[in-house]
Amino acid sequence: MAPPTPLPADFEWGFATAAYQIEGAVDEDGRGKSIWDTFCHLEPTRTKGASGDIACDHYHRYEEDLDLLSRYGGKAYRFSISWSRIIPLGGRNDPVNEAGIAFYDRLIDALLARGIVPWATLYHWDLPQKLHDRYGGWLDVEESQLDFERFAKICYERFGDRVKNWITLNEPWIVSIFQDKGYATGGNAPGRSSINPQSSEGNTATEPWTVGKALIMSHARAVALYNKKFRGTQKGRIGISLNGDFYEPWDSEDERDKMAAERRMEFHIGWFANPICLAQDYPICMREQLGDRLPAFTEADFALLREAKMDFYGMNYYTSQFARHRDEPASETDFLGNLIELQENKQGVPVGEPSGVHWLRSTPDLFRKHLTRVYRKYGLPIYVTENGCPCPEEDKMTRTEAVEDTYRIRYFQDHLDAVGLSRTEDGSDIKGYFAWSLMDNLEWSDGYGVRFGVTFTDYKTLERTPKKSALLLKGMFEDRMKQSVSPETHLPSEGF
Ligand code: GBH
Repeated sequence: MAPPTPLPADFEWGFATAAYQIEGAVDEDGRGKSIWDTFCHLEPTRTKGASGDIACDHYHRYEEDLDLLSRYGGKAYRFSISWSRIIPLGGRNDPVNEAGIAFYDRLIDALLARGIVPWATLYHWDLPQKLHDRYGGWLDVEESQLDFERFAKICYERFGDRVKNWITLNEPWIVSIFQDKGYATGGNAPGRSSINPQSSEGNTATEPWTVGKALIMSHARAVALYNKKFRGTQKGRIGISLNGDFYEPWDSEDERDKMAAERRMEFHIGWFANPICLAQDYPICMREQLGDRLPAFTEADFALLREAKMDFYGMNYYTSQFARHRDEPASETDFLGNLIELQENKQGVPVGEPSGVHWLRSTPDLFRKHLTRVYRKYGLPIYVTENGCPCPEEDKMTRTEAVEDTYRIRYFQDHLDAVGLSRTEDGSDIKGYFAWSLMDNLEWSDGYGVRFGVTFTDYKTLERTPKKSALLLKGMFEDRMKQSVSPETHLPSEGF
């Protein structure tokens, strides 16, 4: 018997990026504005003065970036398509921009020429500004899903002959809570919030939940459309990328903290995964806390959710925390599940080693638990569609210092081992892994200081320099796949 294989020989791995974080060229070839252009320019204090105007200039340098990707040995590349390059005004009756399509044609062809498998995300947070102006973007559940469906259709029609792996939305939780109409915290574009002093509009008690429903139904429409009209001929796969951390009880002896940890995960993941993966209603604990503020699904919605069967669960994972229950009733603006999140437990044990950003500690053991929990609960094959970190103090480092990214190397090793253990020990079906990110890029409201890349980007010269982790990842995967025995090897050879 061959020893258990930490990773199978056909394990897909590579690197991930998102359009607004890397492309730049915001006024080129007919691209329309997105809510992130507006947010960065109208409210620069909320993005540390940064914008994606130039970013990594990937729009012009994609060949060079894909050469790096080849050099690193990545088999797959996850990128996102900028909606406002394809349909500058965004809507279902608005014109399609051929020059925008041509850019992604070039990118996809350049990937295929290098033998790299394209994975396209349709929405990584950059809603066309015009849709926000017309009807409030994701705040209009009916309008937004029709416009998103049309955008998806154009992408399948124009790229689906070559793109066989689709991700509808990146992190709807972030979009609803941080993003777009900034619906809860106002921390991301367009920054609406009734609890953020920098914002003067929005309603945190209701808007996140409305936006969540718009995203769930938009996803469902895009998947149902793929299943009905494109799957048969294009033979691709489709899924969604959900973020969400694992939560342990702050006091492991206290039932109330155990329930709080579970509630936190339901508010994070179940909110979307129940309807999307199981065609079921929101978790009961959400309905109990939020009542009518959580928009209901109609019978027609459930019918659509059932039609929208997906192929995989995309998991974005960075860190985990402890959850401590609260005795007071939940406030109207609470979106966590009425609890306190902590990075240390009752005994003062930290959840993991600090990284270069306050919210992220390295928590590989909890990653394994998270993978296993999600696999058992939702039953779909998992692709880790993002995982990565900035090293401690990396924001203050010179290039020479930053390329020695020992913390990141350890982080990747530990997290790959967690994937292996969840597969072999817990039986989870995990098929692939994308490191976040191919290069340092615009870290949204954190600007350019926080560096998640395996490639160092010099934002003055735009020169790219591989960090050590970039060059070591291939070996890390190969070591873990080595024990793999392909079916042929079991067969006796000729003349045996
Ligand atoms: C991912 O989101 C994104 O998909 C990706 O674009 C991004 O570059 C990457 O993470 C790295 O951040 O500072 O306390 O307000 C992960 C979800 C959203 C988690 C923002 C941390 C900030 C917490 N992240 N959040 S805080």
